[in-house]
Amino acid sequence: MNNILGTKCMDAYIRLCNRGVEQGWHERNGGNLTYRMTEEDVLECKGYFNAVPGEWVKMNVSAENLANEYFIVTGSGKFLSNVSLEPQNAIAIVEINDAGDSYRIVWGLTDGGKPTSEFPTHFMNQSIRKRVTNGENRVIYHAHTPNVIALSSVLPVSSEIFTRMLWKSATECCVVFPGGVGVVPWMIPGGSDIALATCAMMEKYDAAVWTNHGLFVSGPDFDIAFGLMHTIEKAAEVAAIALAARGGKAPLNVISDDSLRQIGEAFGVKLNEDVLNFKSEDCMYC
Ligand code: 2HA
Ligand code: ZN
Repeated sequence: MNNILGTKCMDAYIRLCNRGVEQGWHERNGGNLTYRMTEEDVLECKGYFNAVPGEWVKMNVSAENLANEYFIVTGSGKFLSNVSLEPQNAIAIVEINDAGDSYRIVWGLTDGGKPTSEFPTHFMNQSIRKRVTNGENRVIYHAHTPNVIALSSVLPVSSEIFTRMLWKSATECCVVFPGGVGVVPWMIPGGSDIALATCAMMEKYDAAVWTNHGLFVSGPDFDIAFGLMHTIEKAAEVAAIALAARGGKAPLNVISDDSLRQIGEAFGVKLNEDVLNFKSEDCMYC
């Protein structure tokens, strides 16, 4: 290999972008992806870094546990559909400083530009996911998943209600996301409020719905993060079709609480008890 684009991490990053685009989740510049590189990734890529790195850019957020890490990031305003066509202009590798409060570009975005507008949100959430998963989680992925967005506009803003609807609509959902999904109310994209609200969710969930906007997920690798996004979006599609087919009334035949418990036992996963025991008049699936 004589090019950074052939490295394992770059290859996997670009593949995820293509898979998301194939699903129709990345209109225009919608969505973004960050990956915290392993030491091996950095060693593999380092020879291709710019001879002179960019200037340090101070962020309005900081995270000590991300000091000296390297991230592959999407560029602000860049289209995920262009990542595989011209990666060097659509994505970058950034290095974080010793204090964990500034980044500099060491590769990519060759025609100028900066990391995604959601970088502070990704950065803070990367920090939380690194801490709560003991360093296991490395990928944070945001996409404009249409069925999740549609459901978020008809359901109450509630993590428990949203999760119950997904779990009860498709059998393997509760195995793929036994912790459930968090729901963040509508907020301005790219701002510090949405960053903080998402951080609160990422302490306990590995996925957060952004109301009227999309979905934000975290995972240890690209396949697991993409698979989580895909599973949630597909369950939302099933739920939305079923709801529409009944003219907005609750479907007749969804998975019962007992059956959810049985699935948990059969697959050896611990389902979130707060979601399992949730009762509310606003919840069609309780
Ligand atoms: O990067 O999706 O939320 C574009 C977005 C912002
Ligand atoms: Zn978005």
